[in-house]
Amino acid sequence: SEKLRVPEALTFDDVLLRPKESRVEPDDADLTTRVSTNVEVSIPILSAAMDTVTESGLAVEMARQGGLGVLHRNMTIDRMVEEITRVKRADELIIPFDDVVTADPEMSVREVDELMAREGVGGAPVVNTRGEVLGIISSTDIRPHLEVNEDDPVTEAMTDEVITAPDDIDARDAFDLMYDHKIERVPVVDDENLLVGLVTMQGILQRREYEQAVRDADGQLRVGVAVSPFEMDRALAADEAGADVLFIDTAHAHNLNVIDGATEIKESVDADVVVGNVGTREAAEELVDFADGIKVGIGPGSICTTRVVSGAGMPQITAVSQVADVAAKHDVPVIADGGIRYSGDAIKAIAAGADAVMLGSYFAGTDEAPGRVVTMNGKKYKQYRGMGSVGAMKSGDTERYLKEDPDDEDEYVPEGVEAATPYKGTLKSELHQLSGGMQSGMGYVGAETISEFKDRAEFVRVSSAGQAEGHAHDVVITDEAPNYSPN
Ligand code: RVP
Repeated sequence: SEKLRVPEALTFDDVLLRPKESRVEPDDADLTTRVSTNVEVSIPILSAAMDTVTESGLAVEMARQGGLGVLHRNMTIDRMVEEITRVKRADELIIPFDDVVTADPEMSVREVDELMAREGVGGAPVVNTRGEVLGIISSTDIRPHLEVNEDDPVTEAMTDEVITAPDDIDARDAFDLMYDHKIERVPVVDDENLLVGLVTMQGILQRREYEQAVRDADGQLRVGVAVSPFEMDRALAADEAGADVLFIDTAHAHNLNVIDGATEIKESVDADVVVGNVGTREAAEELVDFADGIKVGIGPGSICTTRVVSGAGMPQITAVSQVADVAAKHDVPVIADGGIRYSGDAIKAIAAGADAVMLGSYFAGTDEAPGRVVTMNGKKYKQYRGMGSVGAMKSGDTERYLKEDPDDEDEYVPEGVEAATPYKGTLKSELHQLSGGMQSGMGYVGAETISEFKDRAEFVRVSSAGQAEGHAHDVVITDEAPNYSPN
């Protein structure tokens, strides 16, 4: 019958990159790419907007390491604003007034010592109630050998000839100032000598450590945030708070109501607006005229049961290539979201036409992801759940997956599961494996940049015998590799 004359759709395991002539050493392969019209990243990797993956802690580290974290939206708008602010401020040169630990001149040396220990800082400006800087105290000023009495007022022990800086100081000048005076911190004051912030040597050195960090024009880390297409106030608040990219976060963005909402949001904000998820050429056609990026993935996620529950979906390599065919003509970046288990999958998604990839399960087990490490049968795990799982829907995500009455558990029709994922250590080492593997793929294809790679890459089709051959086979693995576990 006509109905059964159906096209074939492929996913990661169905294809491999055809090796090609190359002079490219993997280390020289440049992973720089664009995730949306105005946002460039050093590695083509985003973390999923899920409540067991991306909150400010992981987003900060993603941006420091060269990628982009996308905050989930299972939180109130106020909390979202706080989370965005945390990322934007994380590596700020000038610690803003509200976050500076200050001592008041009435305090005793002991009180200040305790205060600094409690707050984990090595020094504090001493300011009066007007906010005037009277001096600066550091833990080295109050070592016992300096014969200060613990009950003395802090004003006896502090340095009162304070070196200060104006609020337009840049990193270079601040470094030189501290270096020349052999000091660790400089209060930043306005023209009335009122404290407005603090620059620390530690902060400057830390910024220098992250060479690949993804920052905005003001030097702040970049961050993305998920918003619903039907929650304009959340989108406006995220934009106002300084989010760099809003991700219109839906399971089916070829829904015309979603497109209407997304269009309205795009017209109302300064941030870039990426829309998703879609998985077909026709859906891409609807989005290319206004979206700053298109996110692809209908059902590939590790915790996703959409395809089983709804019977709908699109294997990810085909989905990405269909969307990319359309998006490339309009110069709109494409993000492949979900189903990536290995670095090889990630670079195959790029070969299919994506500009960047988004991962959930790969990062959920890291230290920076939300949630505790639990031990089961002597192995360590962290929780990982779909945003369409009953647990995630109950704690607030009310729109992404269809549901009638939020208070009645029997009414939920989940499209995701709640799970545990092996504990993995630092995000930095996971990203190192992921991007190293992707660079290796570029080496096999002979491409030095992502755009060259997209042009040169060709796939071969793999049989199930070929797939088995590709995995470790006919051996017993004795030592776990950092980037591979069978299935
Ligand atoms: P993975 O990396 O395979 O774990 O997939 C993560 C992606 O799965 C997310 O970025 C999102 O697109 C999708 N997801 C999240 N929740 C659910 C669900 O409950 N079905 N799916």
